[in-house]
Amino acid sequence: MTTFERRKALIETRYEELVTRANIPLEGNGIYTRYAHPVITADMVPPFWKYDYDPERNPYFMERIGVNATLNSGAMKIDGKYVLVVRVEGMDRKSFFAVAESPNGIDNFRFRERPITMPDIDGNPTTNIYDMRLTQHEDGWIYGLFCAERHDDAHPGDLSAATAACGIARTKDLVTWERLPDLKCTSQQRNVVLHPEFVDSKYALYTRPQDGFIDTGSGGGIGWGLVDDMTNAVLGPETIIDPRYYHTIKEVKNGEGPHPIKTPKGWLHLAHGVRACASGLRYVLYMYMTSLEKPWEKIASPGGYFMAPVGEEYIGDVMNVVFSNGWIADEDGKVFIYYASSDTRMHVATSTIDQLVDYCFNTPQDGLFTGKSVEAINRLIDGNLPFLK
Ligand code: M1P
Repeated sequence: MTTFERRKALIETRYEELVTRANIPLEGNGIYTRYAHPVITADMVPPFWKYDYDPERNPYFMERIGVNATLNSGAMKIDGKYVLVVRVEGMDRKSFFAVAESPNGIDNFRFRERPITMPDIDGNPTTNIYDMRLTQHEDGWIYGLFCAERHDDAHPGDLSAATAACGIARTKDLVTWERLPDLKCTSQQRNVVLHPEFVDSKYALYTRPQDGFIDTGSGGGIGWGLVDDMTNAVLGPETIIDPRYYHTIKEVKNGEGPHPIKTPKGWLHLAHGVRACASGLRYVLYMYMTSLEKPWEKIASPGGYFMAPVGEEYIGDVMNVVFSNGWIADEDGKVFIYYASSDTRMHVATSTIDQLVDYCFNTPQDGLFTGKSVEAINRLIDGNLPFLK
Protein backbone atom coordinates (compact mmCIF):
# COMPACT_ATOMS: atom_id res chain seq x y z
CA MET A 1 0.00 0.00 0.00
CA THR A 2 1.40 3.44 -0.89
CA THR A 3 1.54 6.36 1.51
CA PHE A 4 -1.13 8.01 -0.62
CA GLU A 5 -3.49 5.04 -0.31
CA ARG A 6 -2.92 4.56 3.43
CA ARG A 7 -3.40 8.22 4.31
CA LYS A 8 -6.39 8.72 2.03
CA ALA A 9 -8.16 5.72 3.61
CA LEU A 10 -7.36 6.99 7.11
CA ILE A 11 -8.53 10.56 6.47
CA GLU A 12 -11.74 9.39 4.81
CA THR A 13 -12.53 6.87 7.57
CA ARG A 14 -12.01 9.50 10.28
CA TYR A 15 -14.20 11.97 8.39
CA GLU A 16 -16.98 9.42 7.88
CA GLU A 17 -16.92 8.43 11.57
CA LEU A 18 -17.22 12.05 12.59
CA VAL A 19 -20.09 13.05 10.31
CA THR A 20 -22.15 9.96 11.17
CA ARG A 21 -21.54 10.06 14.95
CA ALA A 22 -24.80 10.04 16.92
CA ASN A 23 -25.28 13.00 19.24
CA ILE A 24 -26.30 12.49 22.86
CA PRO A 25 -28.63 14.83 24.81
CA LEU A 26 -27.38 16.03 28.19
CA GLU A 27 -29.84 16.77 31.00
CA GLY A 28 -29.50 20.43 31.92
CA ASN A 29 -31.36 23.30 33.57
CA GLY A 30 -34.82 22.45 32.19
CA ILE A 31 -34.77 25.46 29.85
CA TYR A 32 -32.85 23.77 27.03
CA THR A 33 -30.90 20.60 26.33
CA ARG A 34 -27.26 20.68 25.31
CA TYR A 35 -25.67 17.81 23.37
CA ALA A 36 -22.47 15.89 23.99
CA HIS A 37 -20.82 16.61 20.63
CA PRO A 38 -20.47 19.68 18.43
CA VAL A 39 -22.62 19.48 15.30
CA ILE A 40 -19.95 20.87 12.97
CA THR A 41 -16.20 21.13 13.36
CA ALA A 42 -13.38 21.98 10.96
CA ASP A 43 -12.71 18.23 10.68
CA MET A 44 -16.18 17.76 9.19
CA VAL A 45 -15.32 19.81 6.11
CA PRO A 46 -15.08 17.27 3.27
CA PRO A 47 -11.53 15.99 2.66
CA PHE A 48 -11.90 16.68 -1.07
CA TRP A 49 -12.03 20.42 -0.27
CA LYS A 50 -8.61 20.13 1.36
CA TYR A 51 -6.61 17.33 -0.24
CA ASP A 52 -5.44 16.85 -3.81
CA TYR A 53 -6.78 13.40 -4.79
CA ASP A 54 -4.32 12.88 -7.67
CA PRO A 55 -1.67 10.35 -6.50
CA GLU A 56 0.87 11.76 -8.95
CA ARG A 57 0.48 15.38 -7.85
CA ASN A 58 0.11 14.48 -4.17
CA PRO A 59 1.97 11.21 -3.41
CA TYR A 60 2.01 11.89 0.36
CA PHE A 61 -1.69 12.79 0.42
CA MET A 62 -0.86 16.09 2.10
CA GLU A 63 -3.42 18.72 2.94
CA ARG A 64 -3.23 21.57 0.41
CA ILE A 65 -5.89 23.93 1.79
CA GLY A 66 -6.56 24.02 5.52
CA VAL A 67 -9.72 24.97 7.41
CA ASN A 68 -9.27 26.73 10.74
CA ALA A 69 -12.80 26.87 12.15
CA THR A 70 -16.49 26.37 11.45
CA LEU A 71 -18.58 28.83 13.39
CA ASN A 72 -21.38 31.38 13.48
CA SER A 73 -23.99 29.77 11.22
CA GLY A 74 -27.31 30.99 9.88
CA ALA A 75 -30.04 28.33 10.00
CA MET A 76 -33.34 27.41 8.39
CA LYS A 77 -35.39 24.37 7.43
CA ILE A 78 -35.72 23.60 3.73
CA ASP A 79 -37.41 20.53 2.19
CA GLY A 80 -37.57 18.87 5.60
CA LYS A 81 -33.82 19.27 6.21
CA TYR A 82 -32.12 21.29 8.92
CA VAL A 83 -29.78 23.55 7.02
CA LEU A 84 -26.90 25.65 8.31
CA VAL A 85 -25.09 28.32 6.32
CA VAL A 86 -21.80 27.89 8.11
CA ARG A 87 -19.08 30.48 8.44
CA VAL A 88 -16.04 28.47 7.36
CA GLU A 89 -12.75 30.15 8.17
CA GLY A 90 -9.72 29.01 6.23
CA MET A 91 -6.20 28.89 7.54
CA ASP A 92 -5.68 32.05 5.47
CA ARG A 93 -8.09 33.84 7.88
CA LYS A 94 -10.68 34.39 5.15
CA SER A 95 -14.21 33.32 5.95
CA PHE A 96 -16.74 32.15 3.41
CA PHE A 97 -20.15 30.48 3.57
CA ALA A 98 -20.99 26.83 3.02
CA VAL A 99 -24.24 24.91 3.41
CA ALA A 100 -24.42 21.84 5.65
CA GLU A 101 -27.57 19.75 6.05
CA SER A 102 -28.88 17.26 8.58
CA PRO A 103 -31.96 15.04 8.55
CA ASN A 104 -32.66 15.58 12.27
CA GLY A 105 -30.96 18.85 13.30
CA ILE A 106 -28.73 17.33 15.98
CA ASP A 107 -26.21 15.19 14.10
CA ASN A 108 -25.26 13.81 10.67
CA PHE A 109 -24.58 17.26 9.24
CA ARG A 110 -22.84 17.06 5.87
CA PHE A 111 -21.58 19.87 3.70
CA ARG A 112 -22.92 20.12 0.17
CA GLU A 113 -20.46 19.48 -2.66
CA ARG A 114 -19.14 23.04 -2.85
CA PRO A 115 -19.05 26.17 -0.68
CA ILE A 116 -21.27 29.10 -1.67
CA THR A 117 -19.85 31.32 -4.36
CA MET A 118 -20.99 34.71 -3.09
CA PRO A 119 -20.94 37.32 -5.87
CA ASP A 120 -18.85 40.36 -4.99
CA ILE A 121 -19.63 44.04 -5.46
CA ASP A 122 -18.11 45.51 -8.62
CA GLY A 123 -15.31 47.91 -7.81
CA ASN A 124 -15.54 47.31 -4.06
CA PRO A 125 -14.44 43.73 -3.31
CA THR A 126 -14.98 42.38 0.18
CA THR A 127 -11.96 41.09 2.13
CA ASN A 128 -14.00 38.96 4.48
CA ILE A 129 -17.62 37.91 4.89
CA TYR A 130 -19.13 36.24 7.96
CA ASP A 131 -22.01 35.65 10.38
CA MET A 132 -24.94 35.32 7.99
CA ARG A 133 -28.45 35.77 9.35
CA LEU A 134 -30.98 34.00 7.13
CA THR A 135 -34.52 35.31 6.78
CA GLN A 136 -37.28 33.72 4.74
CA HIS A 137 -39.12 36.99 4.15
CA GLU A 138 -42.80 37.26 3.33
CA ASP A 139 -41.78 38.89 0.02
CA GLY A 140 -40.78 35.37 -1.14
CA TRP A 141 -36.98 35.74 -1.05
CA ILE A 142 -34.53 34.18 1.37
CA TYR A 143 -32.20 36.98 2.47
CA GLY A 144 -28.74 36.55 3.89
CA LEU A 145 -27.43 39.54 5.83
CA PHE A 146 -23.80 39.31 6.90
CA CYS A 147 -20.78 41.32 7.88
CA ALA A 148 -18.80 42.60 4.89
CA GLU A 149 -15.35 43.61 6.07
CA ARG A 150 -12.80 45.71 4.19
CA HIS A 151 -9.61 47.56 5.01
CA ASP A 152 -10.31 51.13 6.11
CA ASP A 153 -8.40 53.05 3.46
CA ALA A 154 -8.84 56.25 5.46
CA HIS A 155 -5.96 54.86 7.56
CA PRO A 156 -3.47 53.63 4.94
CA GLY A 157 -0.65 53.12 7.46
CA ASP A 158 -2.73 50.97 9.82
CA LEU A 159 -3.09 47.43 8.53
CA SER A 160 -5.59 46.58 11.27
CA ALA A 161 -7.95 49.43 10.43
CA ALA A 162 -11.12 47.89 9.05
CA THR A 163 -14.72 48.76 8.27
CA ALA A 164 -17.75 46.59 8.90
CA ALA A 165 -20.80 46.99 6.68
CA CYS A 166 -23.98 44.96 6.39
CA GLY A 167 -23.65 42.83 3.25
CA ILE A 168 -26.93 41.74 1.67
CA ALA A 169 -27.67 38.86 -0.70
CA ARG A 170 -30.82 36.96 -1.62
CA THR A 171 -31.61 33.54 -3.01
CA LYS A 172 -34.44 31.08 -3.54
CA ASP A 173 -32.43 27.91 -3.03
CA LEU A 174 -29.22 28.75 -1.07
CA VAL A 175 -27.27 27.77 -4.22
CA THR A 176 -27.50 30.81 -6.48
CA TRP A 177 -27.17 34.15 -4.72
CA GLU A 178 -27.88 37.65 -5.94
CA ARG A 179 -25.62 40.13 -4.18
CA LEU A 180 -27.29 43.45 -3.44
CA PRO A 181 -25.58 46.70 -2.43
CA ASP A 182 -24.42 46.91 1.18
CA LEU A 183 -26.75 48.66 3.63
CA LYS A 184 -26.33 52.43 3.47
CA CYS A 185 -26.29 53.97 6.93
CA THR A 186 -24.34 56.44 9.02
CA SER A 187 -22.39 54.01 11.22
CA GLN A 188 -20.46 50.77 10.95
CA GLN A 189 -22.70 47.70 11.21
CA ARG A 190 -21.69 44.10 11.91
CA ASN A 191 -24.87 42.62 13.42
CA VAL A 192 -27.84 43.35 11.18
CA VAL A 193 -30.87 41.06 11.02
CA LEU A 194 -33.91 41.23 8.74
CA HIS A 195 -37.31 40.86 10.42
CA PRO A 196 -39.37 38.25 8.49
CA GLU A 197 -42.49 40.38 8.01
CA PHE A 198 -43.17 43.79 6.51
CA VAL A 199 -43.80 46.54 9.05
CA ASP A 200 -45.85 49.44 7.66
CA SER A 201 -45.11 47.98 4.19
CA LYS A 202 -41.37 48.37 4.80
CA TYR A 203 -38.51 45.99 5.52
CA ALA A 204 -37.50 46.12 9.17
CA LEU A 205 -33.96 45.63 10.42
CA TYR A 206 -32.46 44.92 13.81
CA THR A 207 -29.16 46.79 13.79
CA ARG A 208 -26.19 47.43 16.05
CA PRO A 209 -24.76 50.88 15.38
CA GLN A 210 -21.08 51.10 16.25
CA ASP A 211 -18.53 53.87 16.10
CA GLY A 212 -15.62 51.71 15.03
CA PHE A 213 -14.85 48.23 13.76
CA ILE A 214 -14.66 46.67 17.25
CA ASP A 215 -16.00 49.33 19.60
CA THR A 216 -19.65 50.21 19.67
CA GLY A 217 -18.62 53.51 21.28
CA SER A 218 -21.72 55.67 21.43
CA GLY A 219 -23.82 52.91 19.81
CA GLY A 220 -26.26 52.20 22.60
CA GLY A 221 -27.39 48.64 21.88
CA ILE A 222 -29.64 46.74 19.50
CA GLY A 223 -31.35 49.16 17.14
CA TRP A 224 -34.43 49.06 14.92
CA GLY A 225 -34.85 50.80 11.59
CA LEU A 226 -36.90 50.56 8.40
CA VAL A 227 -35.84 50.23 4.78
CA ASP A 228 -37.99 50.84 1.68
CA ASP A 229 -36.19 48.61 -0.78
CA MET A 230 -33.75 45.76 -0.14
CA THR A 231 -32.24 46.15 -3.61
CA ASN A 232 -31.01 49.60 -2.55
CA ALA A 233 -31.21 49.44 1.22
CA VAL A 234 -30.99 52.82 2.91
CA LEU A 235 -31.55 52.68 6.66
CA GLY A 236 -34.12 55.13 8.03
CA PRO A 237 -33.94 56.55 11.56
CA GLU A 238 -32.59 54.01 14.09
CA THR A 239 -34.02 53.69 17.59
CA ILE A 240 -32.40 51.58 20.30
CA ILE A 241 -34.82 48.87 21.42
CA ASP A 242 -32.51 46.86 23.71
CA PRO A 243 -29.91 49.08 25.35
CA ARG A 244 -26.64 48.19 27.01
CA TYR A 245 -26.35 48.72 30.78
CA TYR A 246 -23.59 49.18 33.31
CA HIS A 247 -22.58 45.98 35.16
CA THR A 248 -24.74 43.59 33.19
CA ILE A 249 -23.93 40.83 30.70
CA LYS A 250 -24.28 43.41 27.91
CA GLU A 251 -22.24 46.25 29.31
CA VAL A 252 -19.73 46.48 26.44
CA LYS A 253 -21.93 45.51 23.50
CA ASN A 254 -24.82 43.38 22.38
CA GLY A 255 -26.21 42.21 19.07
CA GLU A 256 -29.31 40.49 17.71
CA GLY A 257 -28.78 36.80 16.96
CA PRO A 258 -31.02 35.18 14.35
CA HIS A 259 -34.33 36.83 13.40
CA PRO A 260 -36.94 36.52 16.15
CA ILE A 261 -39.46 33.67 16.20
CA LYS A 262 -43.16 34.57 16.13
CA THR A 263 -45.04 33.00 19.06
CA PRO A 264 -48.63 33.53 20.26
CA LYS A 265 -47.25 35.69 23.11
CA GLY A 266 -44.86 37.87 21.14
CA TRP A 267 -41.64 37.82 19.13
CA LEU A 268 -38.99 35.68 20.82
CA HIS A 269 -35.46 37.08 20.47
CA LEU A 270 -32.03 35.55 20.96
CA ALA A 271 -29.06 37.91 21.24
CA HIS A 272 -25.48 38.04 22.46
CA GLY A 273 -24.18 40.23 25.25
CA VAL A 274 -20.55 41.14 25.83
CA ARG A 275 -18.74 42.27 28.94
CA ALA A 276 -15.09 42.82 29.71
CA CYS A 277 -13.08 40.89 32.28
CA ALA A 278 -9.41 40.30 33.08
CA SER A 279 -9.15 37.58 30.43
CA GLY A 280 -10.72 39.70 27.69
CA LEU A 281 -14.27 39.88 26.39
CA ARG A 282 -16.90 37.39 27.55
CA TYR A 283 -19.70 36.64 25.06
CA VAL A 284 -22.91 35.06 26.36
CA LEU A 285 -26.40 34.58 24.92
CA TYR A 286 -29.55 36.15 26.31
CA MET A 287 -33.21 36.37 25.33
CA TYR A 288 -35.98 38.95 25.28
CA MET A 289 -39.46 39.28 23.80
CA THR A 290 -41.19 42.05 21.89
CA SER A 291 -44.82 42.78 21.11
CA LEU A 292 -46.46 41.07 18.13
CA GLU A 293 -47.99 44.33 16.98
CA LYS A 294 -44.91 46.45 17.66
CA PRO A 295 -41.82 44.23 17.29
CA TRP A 296 -39.67 47.14 18.49
CA GLU A 297 -41.34 47.24 21.93
CA LYS A 298 -39.92 45.00 24.63
CA ILE A 299 -42.44 43.02 26.69
CA ALA A 300 -40.16 40.57 28.51
CA SER A 301 -36.55 40.82 29.55
CA PRO A 302 -35.23 37.91 31.63
CA GLY A 303 -32.20 38.94 33.63
CA GLY A 304 -28.73 37.52 33.17
CA TYR A 305 -27.54 35.13 30.53
CA PHE A 306 -29.46 32.33 28.88
CA MET A 307 -26.33 30.46 27.89
CA ALA A 308 -22.62 30.85 28.61
CA PRO A 309 -19.71 28.61 27.63
CA VAL A 310 -19.22 25.36 29.58
CA GLY A 311 -16.36 22.86 29.47
CA GLU A 312 -14.57 22.71 26.14
CA GLU A 313 -16.78 25.54 24.86
CA TYR A 314 -14.51 27.96 26.74
CA ILE A 315 -11.56 27.00 24.59
CA GLY A 316 -10.83 27.99 21.04
CA ASP A 317 -9.56 30.76 18.82
CA VAL A 318 -11.36 33.47 20.79
CA MET A 319 -11.87 32.13 24.30
CA ASN A 320 -14.93 32.57 26.49
CA VAL A 321 -17.41 33.08 23.64
CA VAL A 322 -20.78 31.66 22.73
CA PHE A 323 -22.42 33.27 19.72
CA SER A 324 -25.62 32.43 17.85
CA ASN A 325 -26.98 33.67 14.56
CA GLY A 326 -29.18 30.70 13.67
CA TRP A 327 -32.12 28.81 15.09
CA ILE A 328 -34.97 26.73 13.69
CA ALA A 329 -38.51 26.44 15.07
CA ASP A 330 -40.29 23.28 14.01
CA GLU A 331 -44.05 23.20 13.50
CA ASP A 332 -44.48 21.05 16.62
CA GLY A 333 -42.92 23.80 18.76
CA LYS A 334 -39.42 22.30 19.07
CA VAL A 335 -36.61 24.83 18.74
CA PHE A 336 -33.06 24.06 17.59
CA ILE A 337 -30.61 26.70 18.78
CA TYR A 338 -27.34 26.63 16.86
CA TYR A 339 -24.43 28.32 18.60
CA ALA A 340 -20.69 28.51 18.13
CA SER A 341 -18.21 28.21 20.97
CA SER A 342 -15.08 30.32 21.15
CA ASP A 343 -15.20 31.11 17.43
CA THR A 344 -14.19 27.50 16.70
CA ARG A 345 -17.04 24.98 16.34
CA MET A 346 -20.84 24.69 16.10
CA HIS A 347 -23.18 23.15 18.68
CA VAL A 348 -26.91 22.66 19.04
CA ALA A 349 -29.21 23.03 22.03
CA THR A 350 -32.88 22.10 21.84
CA SER A 351 -35.90 23.51 23.61
CA THR A 352 -39.51 24.38 22.82
CA ILE A 353 -41.38 27.61 22.20
CA ASP A 354 -43.37 26.95 25.41
CA GLN A 355 -40.23 26.57 27.51
CA LEU A 356 -38.50 29.61 26.01
CA VAL A 357 -41.56 31.86 26.40
CA ASP A 358 -41.98 30.60 29.98
CA TYR A 359 -38.27 31.38 30.56
CA CYS A 360 -38.72 34.92 29.20
CA PHE A 361 -41.78 35.81 31.24
CA ASN A 362 -40.89 34.04 34.48
CA THR A 363 -37.18 34.72 34.92
CA PRO A 364 -36.78 37.84 37.08
CA GLN A 365 -35.45 40.89 35.28
CA ASP A 366 -32.00 42.16 36.13
CA GLY A 367 -32.68 44.62 38.95
CA LEU A 368 -29.36 46.36 38.19
CA PHE A 369 -28.35 46.41 41.90
CA THR A 370 -27.12 43.61 44.16
CA GLY A 371 -29.93 44.26 46.63
CA LYS A 372 -32.50 43.61 43.91
CA SER A 373 -30.82 40.30 43.07
CA VAL A 374 -31.15 39.14 46.69
CA GLU A 375 -34.78 40.35 46.80
CA ALA A 376 -35.55 38.15 43.77
CA ILE A 377 -34.02 35.09 45.46
CA ASN A 378 -35.96 35.79 48.65
CA ARG A 379 -39.22 35.99 46.70
CA LEU A 380 -38.47 32.57 45.22
CA ILE A 381 -37.61 31.12 48.63
CA ASP A 382 -40.79 32.58 50.16
CA GLY A 383 -42.87 30.93 47.46
CA ASN A 384 -41.02 27.64 47.92
CA LEU A 385 -41.16 27.35 51.71
CA PRO A 386 -44.68 25.81 51.83
CA PHE A 387 -43.47 23.09 49.44
CA LEU A 388 -40.41 22.26 51.55
CA LYS A 389 -42.33 21.29 54.70
O1 M1P B 1 -15.13 36.98 18.60
C1 M1P B 1 -16.45 37.03 19.06
C2 M1P B 1 -17.37 37.66 18.00
O2 M1P B 1 -16.93 38.99 17.75
C3 M1P B 1 -17.69 39.71 16.81
O3 M1P B 1 -18.98 39.95 17.32
P1 M1P B 1 -19.41 41.45 17.80
O4 M1P B 1 -19.49 42.25 16.58
O5 M1P B 1 -20.70 41.37 18.51
O6 M1P B 1 -18.32 41.87 18.71
C4 M1P B 1 -17.78 38.99 15.48
O7 M1P B 1 -16.51 39.02 14.88
C5 M1P B 1 -18.20 37.54 15.66
O8 M1P B 1 -18.03 36.87 14.44
C6 M1P B 1 -17.36 36.86 16.72
O9 M1P B 1 -17.88 35.57 16.98
